[in-house]
Formats: sequence, structure tokens, C-alpha cells
Amino acid sequence: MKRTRNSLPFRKAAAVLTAALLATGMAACGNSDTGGGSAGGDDKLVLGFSQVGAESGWRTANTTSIKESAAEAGVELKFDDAQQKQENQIKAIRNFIQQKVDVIAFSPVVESGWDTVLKEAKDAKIPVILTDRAVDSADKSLYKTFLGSDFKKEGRLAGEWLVEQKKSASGPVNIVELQGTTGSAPANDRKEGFAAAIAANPNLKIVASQSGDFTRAGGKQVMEQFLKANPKIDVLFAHNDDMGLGALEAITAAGKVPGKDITIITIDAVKDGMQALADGKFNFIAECSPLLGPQLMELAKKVHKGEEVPARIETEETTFTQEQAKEALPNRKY
Ligand code: GYE
Repeated sequence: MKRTRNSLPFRKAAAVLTAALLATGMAACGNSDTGGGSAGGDDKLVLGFSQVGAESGWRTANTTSIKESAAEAGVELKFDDAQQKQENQIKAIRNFIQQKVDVIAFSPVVESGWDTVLKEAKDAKIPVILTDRAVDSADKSLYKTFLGSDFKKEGRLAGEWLVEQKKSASGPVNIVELQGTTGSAPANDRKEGFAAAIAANPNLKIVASQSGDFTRAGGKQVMEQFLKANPKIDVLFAHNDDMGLGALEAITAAGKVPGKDITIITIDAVKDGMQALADGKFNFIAECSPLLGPQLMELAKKVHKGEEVPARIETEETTFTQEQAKEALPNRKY
């Protein structure tokens, strides 16, 4: 049968086509109404989050906190794990921009090199929140706010405790330092805060300092080298619990008693670290909280609505001795 404009099959096909066009048109409208991110027509906030990786107990607890809080807050989370590589984070952020998410949050693996991609987000009118780690961009308009810890203070608290412990030392106290990821805000700032505090006592000397990349394997490997190269190590300052835990193996293998022959100071206070402290293997921990999820969701909602938020929001933290760790352990959340 020949199809003319007025034949029934033609009219049916045209009707179906019109309905389909209308539906896509409406979906597209819905998108632009909510800033482009809420695919599917509902008005759920879409948050793109680029995580550093899964290098430590701290990071795993941080990821859990973010995922759980997103679900509780009714936020649609697009989560990407960058495996500790800046190029992967830049790729993830570009993907989020392309997908037109409502808000982008990320924990920058290193401090430098973000201006170009942050400018792309700004041009696309997608607000950015920094969580946990800072960037060194001079242009503060490239992000809305920073949520995280005062890493310099953590380093300072660790150093001040050591100064107090060693105040009656008559000879040199040799310190080795396991730094976090090279170029990261917590490695830079913890190093600086600790060095400033121990300057109070000229007997306290850092004899070796190297990155263990915030991992247990890195901590173990670098501590082995430290032990081989330095006959007398009195103190280990590790920028996180995981590197300290890795170093424990190297110290024991070298026939030394951790917590006694070598005083061990770390940062984070995750469960495994607190257990080592309670067991007398570590001597002191400066806390760094990974539970940033709930505050991040609140901030994401606010910046999406265009509300003003403080430029910097700092987490409240404390410190633990061995006795305090024993008390705190049963109620520790991470
Ligand atoms: O201390 C460490 C993690 O950026 C505060 O990263 C975070 C640090 C944390 O790998 O364990």
C-alpha cells in the first residue's frame, strides 16, 4: 500500500515521532532547570567527587563517610578513585564538567597544578569544594571553600609533645621522618609544623627524611633504609599511622623494640594506629579526622543554592597518649 500524507500508517508514525521529540525536549528542559545535573527529571543534587585513592586507613574511612553521607542526604554521588595520580583526578574533573554535575568536590593529591582545570569548572559555572587537602592556586575564586584539617597544627602538636618528652636529654636525639606523598598539603604542612616545634630544642635533630607515600608498604621500605643507614635512631615521626605501622615491621626485623628503643609519633588516629598506641608500640598520635562526609553534603547543598559559605572550615581534633588511646579505642568510629 502506498503511504500518502493522509494515510493512517503515516499519521501514526508522525504521532509517535512527535511524542518522542516532546519527551526528549522535556527531559532536556528538566536538565537545564536544575543547572544541568539532575538527569532523570528529579531535582536530586548531583555531586562529582574525585578521591585521592585508597592509600591508607584514613582514606578508606573518608570514602565511607562521603558515600554514606551522600546516601543519607539524598545526594546523587558520582565517585572516582584517582589511584594517587593527579592526571587521573584532572580527567575525572573534566568528566564531571562534561556530565554537567551540579557541584564538584575533590581532595587534591598534590597542591600544585590545578589552575587550568579549576578554571574550566568555573567557566562551566560548576562550583568546586576542596575537601581534606588544599591547592596552592593564587586565584581563590577558583573554588568556593576548603573543608579539612590544620595539618601544620598536627605537625606542631607532634613536635611539641616530643620537645616535652626530651626536655632533659643531655645529648643529641636522632629523629627520622617518614613524609607523606611528595608535594601533598599534609606532607608539606606536617613537616613544617613539626620542624618549627622541635626547633625549641637544638638537641632534637632530623637525621633522615623521605617520602613513604602515606602507605604501609612505603613506610616499611623506607624505614628499612633508614635503619641500615643510621646506627642510632631515637625517634620516628611518621606523617600518618599507616607508614608508622609499616615501619613497625622493619624495626622489629632489625631487632629493636618499637615504642621503647625507638619513640614513635604518628598522625591520624585510625583504629589500627590507636591499637598500636594502646599496645605500647606507638608513643603519641595527633588526630586527623576523616569524617568529612556530613559537612561536605551540607556545603554542597549551600553552594548549589548560591548561598555564602565560609572560605575555610576546619575539623576539630585532639591528640592521644598511650593511656588515652586505651580509653578511647572502644568508642572509636574509624
Ligand atoms: O593523613 C593520610 C592519607 O590527606 C589528611 O592522607 C589526609 C592524609 C592522611 O593518606 O593517612
